[in-house]
Amino acid sequence: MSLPDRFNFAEHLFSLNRGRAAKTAYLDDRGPLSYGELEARARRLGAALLASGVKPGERALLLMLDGNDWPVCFLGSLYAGVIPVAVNTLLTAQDYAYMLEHSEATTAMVSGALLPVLQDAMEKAPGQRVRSLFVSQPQGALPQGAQDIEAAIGAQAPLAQPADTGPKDHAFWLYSSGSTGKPKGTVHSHGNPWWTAELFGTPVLGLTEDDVCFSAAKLYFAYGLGNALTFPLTVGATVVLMAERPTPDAVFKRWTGATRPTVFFGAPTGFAGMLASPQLPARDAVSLRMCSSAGEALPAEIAQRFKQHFGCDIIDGIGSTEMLHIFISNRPADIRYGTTGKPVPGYEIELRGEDGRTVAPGEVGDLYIKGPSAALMYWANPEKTAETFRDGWTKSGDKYSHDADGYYTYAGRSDDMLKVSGIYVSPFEVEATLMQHPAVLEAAVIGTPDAEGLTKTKAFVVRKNGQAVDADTLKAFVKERLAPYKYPRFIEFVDELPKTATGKIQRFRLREREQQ
Ligand code: 3SK
Repeated sequence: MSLPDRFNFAEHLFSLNRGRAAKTAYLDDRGPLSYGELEARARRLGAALLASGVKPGERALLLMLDGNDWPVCFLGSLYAGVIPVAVNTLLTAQDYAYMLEHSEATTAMVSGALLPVLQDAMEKAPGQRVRSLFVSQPQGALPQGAQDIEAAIGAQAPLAQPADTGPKDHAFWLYSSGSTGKPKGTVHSHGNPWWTAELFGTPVLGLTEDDVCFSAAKLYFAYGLGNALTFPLTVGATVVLMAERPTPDAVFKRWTGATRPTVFFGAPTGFAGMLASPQLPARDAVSLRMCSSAGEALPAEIAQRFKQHFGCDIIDGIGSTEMLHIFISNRPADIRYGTTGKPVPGYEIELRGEDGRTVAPGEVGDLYIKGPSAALMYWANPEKTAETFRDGWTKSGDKYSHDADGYYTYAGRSDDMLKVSGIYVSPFEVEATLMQHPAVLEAAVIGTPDAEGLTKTKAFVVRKNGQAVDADTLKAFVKERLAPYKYPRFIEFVDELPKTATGKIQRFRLREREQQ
């Protein structure tokens, strides 16, 4: 398996699908987009970017809700050699201000509903360089110089040629968060998504052009990008996109709609929420043949209950933003519930002990991955790049064990990061925000398992002498200052926090207490 010298991932997908121009590639809440329209619109959008003065190699912030314009903007940028920086739509203006300055984006593509937060971010970022702005589905008058994507596409002929890129050239960025410090701009090449489809989407998941894919994970996540763009477009399948939050009701509406998904991609918290919902559709009301799960380890019990109800397996796997998609996975004919399965062929996996040597079966070690879809670097962050990408291996930050049969089982994080509903949350960021409240003296945040075995954030809070504040007020305080998904689901007030002799908070003691 190898790639030619000159390779543009957008052109690769377009050329694979030129024989199915009339087939529906995407279906959002406003209607279908055929493969022919996808290519034409993306190439026109690429022309509009260049006409606005953006140069190949420059970054373009992509802050858009899932809908047909998302793949048009992403692939149009790639086609033109402009580098889309796809960002989470749930963040704050402060977060986007950092990303605008860090990426030095010279243009931004934004959903009308998110334009106000982007404008706020641009004002907060004195060093930002955005010179052109493209708005999808504007909700009112556009700011001076901004263009409606629809009009911009209509005004251009499709770009005649893809940018002259190679498989190792920068193609797009995704931001990845760490327990401390700012999010890291993870740079992926044109070849990387191709590898994820060649190694996982097609051979392991076995997707075909008859599938209708639907991902609860949005396109700006590495998981969602593979599920709803790379994998289905590689085989000519159809993708259902949804702008709203993936609540059980929103997902059920798509499962049972006119275009019934055959493959659903979710995360354990979502599957648990659906199984607990009184609206759970009957087996014959849906057409699912397979589900995929990632983001956090899938408890066996959830997968078994799902299978009992729908007769359909959930294929659990683990991936990362740095490796772009899944590198250890169960597979349709080889599932051991409660484990993450086996290494995906094409990826090497090592579990290393504290001495750096690989651990024996049954022992827990730090997870390292070697494979052709690894990110090129973290942009302008040589220290973190060197820490994470070493000698061709990528350190994941997860702990795992493997058994004598070769199945891998999740054993927690090796850093302090929490994964809540499949999204990283830094306990330090939440603690620092809680401590901004005038009634809070100290706070410590840990992950605690709920009744289903899924991680939820819990804050232990020491109030200042004589100050009264309740848990709901503190939750609201955090939600106002951080992306709302980061707020602690549980808050317990304590008189003091356990500490070492030197005053360091002992989070492990709080975790032990929770397990009693
Ligand atoms: O969370 C995961 O396991 C994952 C899977 C695929 C791509 C990216 C990620 C973070």
